[in-house]
Amino acid sequence: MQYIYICTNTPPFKVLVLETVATVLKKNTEKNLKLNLLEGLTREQVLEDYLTGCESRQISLLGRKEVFAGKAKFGIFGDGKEVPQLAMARVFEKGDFRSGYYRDQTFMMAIGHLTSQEFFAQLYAHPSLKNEPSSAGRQMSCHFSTRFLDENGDWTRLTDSKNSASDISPTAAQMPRLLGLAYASKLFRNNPELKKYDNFSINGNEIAFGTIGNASTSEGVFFEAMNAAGVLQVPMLVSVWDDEFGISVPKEYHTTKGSISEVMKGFEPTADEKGIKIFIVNGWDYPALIETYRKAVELCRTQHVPVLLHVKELTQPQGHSTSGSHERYKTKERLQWEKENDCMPKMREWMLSSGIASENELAEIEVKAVELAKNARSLAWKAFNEDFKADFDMAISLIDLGVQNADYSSEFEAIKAHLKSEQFPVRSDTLKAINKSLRVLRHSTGDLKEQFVTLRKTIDAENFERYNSNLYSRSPYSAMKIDEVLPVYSSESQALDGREILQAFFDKTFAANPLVFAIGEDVGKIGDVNQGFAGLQEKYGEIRITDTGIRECTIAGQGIGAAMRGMRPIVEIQYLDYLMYAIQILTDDLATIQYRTKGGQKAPLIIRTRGHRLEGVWHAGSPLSVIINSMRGVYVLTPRNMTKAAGFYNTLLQSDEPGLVIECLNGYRLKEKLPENISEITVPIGIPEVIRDGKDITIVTYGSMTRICMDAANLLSAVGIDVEIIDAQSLLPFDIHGMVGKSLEKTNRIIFADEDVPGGATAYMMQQVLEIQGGYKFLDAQPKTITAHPHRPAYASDGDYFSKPSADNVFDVAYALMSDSNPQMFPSIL
Ligand SMILES: Cc1ncc(C[n+]2csc(CCOP(=O)(O)OP(=O)(O)O)c2C)c(N)n1
Ligand SMILES: [Mg+2]
Repeated sequence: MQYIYICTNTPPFKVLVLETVATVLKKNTEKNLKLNLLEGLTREQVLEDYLTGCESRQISLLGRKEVFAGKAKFGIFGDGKEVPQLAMARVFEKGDFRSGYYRDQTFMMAIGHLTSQEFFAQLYAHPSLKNEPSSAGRQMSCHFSTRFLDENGDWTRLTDSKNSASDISPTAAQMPRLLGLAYASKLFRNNPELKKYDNFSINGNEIAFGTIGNASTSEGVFFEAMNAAGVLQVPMLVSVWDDEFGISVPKEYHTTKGSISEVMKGFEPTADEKGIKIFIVNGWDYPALIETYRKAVELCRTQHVPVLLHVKELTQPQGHSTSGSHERYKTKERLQWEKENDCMPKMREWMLSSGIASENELAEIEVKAVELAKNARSLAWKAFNEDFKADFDMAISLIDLGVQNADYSSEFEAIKAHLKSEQFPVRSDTLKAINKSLRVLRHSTGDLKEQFVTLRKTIDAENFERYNSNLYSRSPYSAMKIDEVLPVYSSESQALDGREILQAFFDKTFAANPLVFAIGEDVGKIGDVNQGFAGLQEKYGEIRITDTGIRECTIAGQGIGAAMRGMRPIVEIQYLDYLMYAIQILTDDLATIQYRTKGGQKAPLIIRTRGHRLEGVWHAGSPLSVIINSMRGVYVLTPRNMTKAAGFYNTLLQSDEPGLVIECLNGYRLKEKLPENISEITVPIGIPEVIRDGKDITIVTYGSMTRICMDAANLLSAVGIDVEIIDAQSLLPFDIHGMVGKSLEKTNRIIFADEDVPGGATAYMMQQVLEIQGGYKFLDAQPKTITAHPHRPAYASDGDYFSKPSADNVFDVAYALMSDSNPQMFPSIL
């Protein structure tokens, strides 16, 4: 069929068809109907979208080949989901945020934050921010992010850029932070004091766009986040890319009635009740998608109504990932259906049938897309290899020198042959060859060995920077750089309950910094279950100190997302035992943010909780080994009283880093003197405090155990044993200046005591002191640990005594140590 195109930039486009007049008229009417839906979108923009979609498809196809060729390790791509992402990108504005998953390459390309070359650089794991700005090669393929921070660690103007939070792999784990990204808009809109922060928000107009696969909506946290969004009424727009599968498992196994929009119907708003607006649209229908996103965004942006956009009938042209082939689990009929309903050919069909472009024009675009993709692949591969060529060449030239040395010639020949035999050598191949060479030269004292040593050291330092840096902030605002400000007391300083010390501190904090807000169960009206926030909601308003539902994971996520937008959240987990509900998101998301973006994003979130001793199985927990081993990247602080807690909160607030502060559950009614400078005190991170000088044994402990150890010290002193007690205060990091090691040098005996399980955080402290600080050199006796029993603590006073370590236990272990070395003076008691 022959078409003549007379196109203007504004629809409806005029199209003349060389057919009968009647056909022309009929077709034009149909076209106009369709094109009217795209008002405001030019033909060029539609063609641009098509090119982006085609290029995206091509890089997916090539990406899979790269993995099978052995040039990359694993690939997961966005083919089959291109068209809805083009439509979503059309409504995504500067200042908006995405929190999505690994299918979104087309969207990232369409908003101008991913080039095909960057896509390949990530596929190859190119450890360079310049080439791979999402993660500097640290993340698997298709884990995207934009840079929120400049090189100094300062916020960029987030309202001037299109923003994407850094993706993580656990399914649905983008949901908790998505809630927080949306919640920040609510705060910015409703708190007049925040209007001045126009680098973070313009009147809360920003939408947080979520994307999630259909199968991932089965995760509990999806429903937790959706429910919270419905309650909070925040501008959160969640698109579900529904391809009816989660790897090999079809929808019947995932979703009741096989449809997430069916399941969510009860969330829909009614005439009297607010809720979540639901839209349903087919993922191959470009004009319908454009229209649906426009409607959804209008509602979400202006009225802050959360939206679920169920995008159906999507496909996976290449299956789930490079790890398998979908022919193994999809029926022939399904595979055929996927071919027929692939969104890119469908978009093409629509462009032809509505006369937007000719066959020739589309063919030209498609050829161009192939060229762009291939070119990007070559450039990315070249850059990836060039980056380590210097190390490789240097190693080869030193190995060649080895070959020339008759003593080692054959060994070096073999090393060289092996290195040269690698089809696609990577950095570690060079390093392995250097290490082999060093082993060959172990007895040598000559120049060559020295050159290898120098090369190895240089490469090690560079690779540390590439692969191991940025676990914590390296900016001038790092929490490690905040100096100590000691409390000042006068003769008039009042003795108050611990909770009142916190109240006084938080009161001053809320007054001083409008970016600070607190959320959590019971923190609002009653000012938390132990009254640290008492009276503050009344004073500062519900928008600052806010009650939440019982949903620890999304409380944490709400804080993470808001902190990523410049706010300073304090999120409360009512009891330490219930941190377990949030630990997944804290370990997978919060703890990795700096690292996985190589300093491109941050979430300076404070998690406030209370733990250690109280009563029973779920109100007396102290599972510090779980926490410290899962939260590297977050500071873990265990103040022994509320003045110390206030000091830690202040340190964190002055920094740009996240921290968990565990207050002592049994400390709220103990008396402490109120410092005159309560709002200024800071406690330095990673610095223990010697709370009792002694010469016989060093006891290292933290939290509520400090008082028990002090009680034990009195019992021990009565029998002539003089223990030194050190409050670690900060477990992550632990004793950065080796203060405990110095104490051990004096006492030569050491006990690590806490309420965790045997081999828990005490083992961690022991490793830090004996191995890292070299404390083993000073030991005259076996190092000991005192812990709780391996089971959870039984209820009531006796339950506590027989489950957790007591002053008697500490006495027994310390006495036995002294008895070992001087049985005359300390005869065995038991
Ligand atoms: C918590 C968790 N469980 C399992 C996985 C392994 N996994 C990765 S993707 C995936 C399927 C996700 O399917 P869906 O949400 O429908 O997204 P799609 O890949 O189909 O777009 C699974 C089970 C994971 N990444 N995280
Ligand atoms: Mg799926």
